[in-house]
Amino acid sequence: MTFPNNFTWGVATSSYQIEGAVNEDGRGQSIWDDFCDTPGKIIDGSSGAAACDHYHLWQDDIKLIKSLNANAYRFSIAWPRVLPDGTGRVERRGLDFYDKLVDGLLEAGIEPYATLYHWDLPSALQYRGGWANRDIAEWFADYASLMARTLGDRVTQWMTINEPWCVSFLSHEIGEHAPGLRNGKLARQAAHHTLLAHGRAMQAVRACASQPAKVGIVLNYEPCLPFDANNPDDIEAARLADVQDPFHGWFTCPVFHSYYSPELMAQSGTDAPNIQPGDMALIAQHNDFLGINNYTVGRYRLQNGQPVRVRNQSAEHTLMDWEVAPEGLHSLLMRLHQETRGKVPMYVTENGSSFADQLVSTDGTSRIHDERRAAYLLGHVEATHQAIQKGVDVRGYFAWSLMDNFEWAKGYQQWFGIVHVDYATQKRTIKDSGWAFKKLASRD
Ligand code: IFM
Repeated sequence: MTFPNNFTWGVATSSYQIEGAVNEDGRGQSIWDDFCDTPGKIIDGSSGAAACDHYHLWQDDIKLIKSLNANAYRFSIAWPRVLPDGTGRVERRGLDFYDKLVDGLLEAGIEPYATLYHWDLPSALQYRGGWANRDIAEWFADYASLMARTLGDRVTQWMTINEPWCVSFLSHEIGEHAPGLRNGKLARQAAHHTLLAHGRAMQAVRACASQPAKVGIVLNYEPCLPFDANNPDDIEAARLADVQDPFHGWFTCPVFHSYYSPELMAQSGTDAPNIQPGDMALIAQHNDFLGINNYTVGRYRLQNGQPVRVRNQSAEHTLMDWEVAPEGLHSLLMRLHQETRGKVPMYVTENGSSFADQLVSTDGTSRIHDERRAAYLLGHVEATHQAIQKGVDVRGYFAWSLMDNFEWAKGYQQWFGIVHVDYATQKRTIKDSGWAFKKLASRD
């Protein structure tokens, strides 16, 4: 596989999943601290309080990223570390942490890709309604301005919100993520507000960064595919499922076409979001790129004329019970290329797999032979490569994740890292998938 010369080979993480140090240097409380404190919310009763202790080990982690030959690192900024109350008082020590991290990355020749929001909302803002309060668009814009003023002389790649579907539907309707609500109306309103916040943050970053900034959003997708690609009924089922697909309908449509899917709006009835004049234009501003997070697909069959999601028993599944289907990423890239008329560069900002690992020690050297994760990685990189060959403007691939970490409601019971973390000692060990990544990222 030959990739374009300037292709970005990155690894990705997020603040709450790796930083730990939740009570240090004036960091404010986040909704994930609260959620983890609520019995029954996290499968193993754990939290991100210590996680990978990246807050203290960041210098070693930069060396680790370098040793993988990654030329980019996608990380997120913890809003409550820099604005403990969400608005107002700035915590200088929090800003210093990201200042040093960015300097360290640049010194190591690694390009920083900063995500402004990867789910750790300051609790103080949740008390004011959180994502369900329209004011959050302005709170977020102020926070984005602060970060662009602080880092915008060195960071040129900015991502506003990671997976707004999770921020809204998974967290406000399904209740699996913080703040753990189950209210369809609130979820739809929160979704609309994530996009308003995205629009306002793009404006803020462009206005406040002293270097020309590239700004975009990161959307997650599970492409709808037929259970049997040769069965016309299944093909029809996948088509019907796609028409109702929330990832496209609530997010791609507004961001790139300035409207919510009419089918989803009609289905929502009185739960449909309130939209004010000017909102859709703000949401559909020019994105410098689109970040795509993809892990799996949905398979569909037709039952009584309706699409029904089924498990493809004969396919390989990860520990998350997600079907391994690189063709899904390929078809997604082709489809988004068409939808954006080839005008929006794309990055695969997250892709990876969770499998249980075994540390094998021989002669004092530890190895993790994670063949399945390595094969997943290669399969999806190949799918990306095929899309590029067909003319899709994919600028980079970020492996999720740099290292094993706190997997939200699944606690420490899932392992997405291409680097193993021993949480007792914080020792990092590169897995075979990490060595495979290194080979891909090394151009020699
Ligand atoms: O760990 C998460 C990440 O925070 C967001 N995207 C999906 C990953 C795996 O579930």
